[in-house]
Amino acid sequence: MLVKKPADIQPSEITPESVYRRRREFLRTGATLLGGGALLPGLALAQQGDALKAAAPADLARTPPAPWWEGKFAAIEPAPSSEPFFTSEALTPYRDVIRYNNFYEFGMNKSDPSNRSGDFRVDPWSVEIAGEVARPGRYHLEDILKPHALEERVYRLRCVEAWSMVIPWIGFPLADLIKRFEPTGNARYVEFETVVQRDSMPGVRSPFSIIDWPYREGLRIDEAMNELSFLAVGLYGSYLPAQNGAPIRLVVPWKYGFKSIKSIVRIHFRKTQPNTSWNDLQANEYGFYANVNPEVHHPRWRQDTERRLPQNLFSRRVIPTRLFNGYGEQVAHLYQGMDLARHY
Ligand SMILES: Nc1nc2c(c(=O)[nH]1)N[C@H]1C(S)=C(S)[C@@H](COP(=O)(O)O)O[C@H]1N2
Ligand SMILES: [Mo]
Repeated sequence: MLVKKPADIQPSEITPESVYRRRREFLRTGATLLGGGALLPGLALAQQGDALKAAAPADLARTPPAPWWEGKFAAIEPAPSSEPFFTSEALTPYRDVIRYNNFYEFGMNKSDPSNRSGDFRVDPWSVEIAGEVARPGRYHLEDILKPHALEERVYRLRCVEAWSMVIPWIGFPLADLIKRFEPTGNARYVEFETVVQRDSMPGVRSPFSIIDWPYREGLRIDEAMNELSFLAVGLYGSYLPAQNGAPIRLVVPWKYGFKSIKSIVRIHFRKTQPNTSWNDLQANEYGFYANVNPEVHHPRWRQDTERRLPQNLFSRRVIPTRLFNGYGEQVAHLYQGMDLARHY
């Protein structure tokens, strides 16, 4: 599948960012010149895969998680060039996106998920669809993904710990998946659950672990159906690394990062509001809604500013935090009449 590395690219130039940017250009010009021909993006991606191999030979994220993934990323609809599915803010470099993580199943330090997830298995993978839905069942991930065209979205990610990133995801709208399984009129909430792989997850085995596994999150059904809610299977043009929630994770960009649950194995449609992991642990700190809000502070972190990663010695890169993380136009109507200080 891989083609030869183009001779005009110096190895020193090959970073996931530069390759990624080149691919974006390629997709755009390809799209205008050829009316969106499907072959060209595939070629650009093959070159990207090859270049990335040269740049990071040990990077498992670039190896297909299973043979059936081969070709999955061949035709991706690039993000449009304007908000809300794209932002012109600088992308967070790939190395920070994959090395500065919260994934407590692998440990509590930011470097634990990348350093300690080497044994994590993503194949075979199935997702159970349960509860108030016409087509419940346990589906292989290949069948879950089959009908969905993959697209790219560049979103801000704001963690409740007051840092943020800008990440180019690949995936499909959560609403499209929900419609397929036909929720009943009683489905007012959607609950998500992360896999528990005791043997590969040191954080799950740890006697100091603070979470009651599995990690669980939830959305109101109208939040889940919002056009911004996204199921990601990749980032920076390739498969999700384990530490970012392989093989499939949620991305809800107007909410604090902890709502964006990783490595999903269960989607449960419910009548009533589900319990969620952080809310169970510390309800006064972590609400069910968890909408990004610069006026409602967390007891330990002010929320009116954020550190845009990566920081360096010369700049802390502190920027103001925006209500709904800057996605108010798309989501403010969901909370009309609600007291956001009470429903934090
Ligand atoms: N299963 C699971 N999902 C999780 C977490 C976790 O610990 N376990 N951490 C959350 C938090 S706090 C954040 S900020 C984001 C981080 O996503 P990233 O590491 O891909 O940037 O994942 C969220 N999803
Ligand atoms: Mo977070």
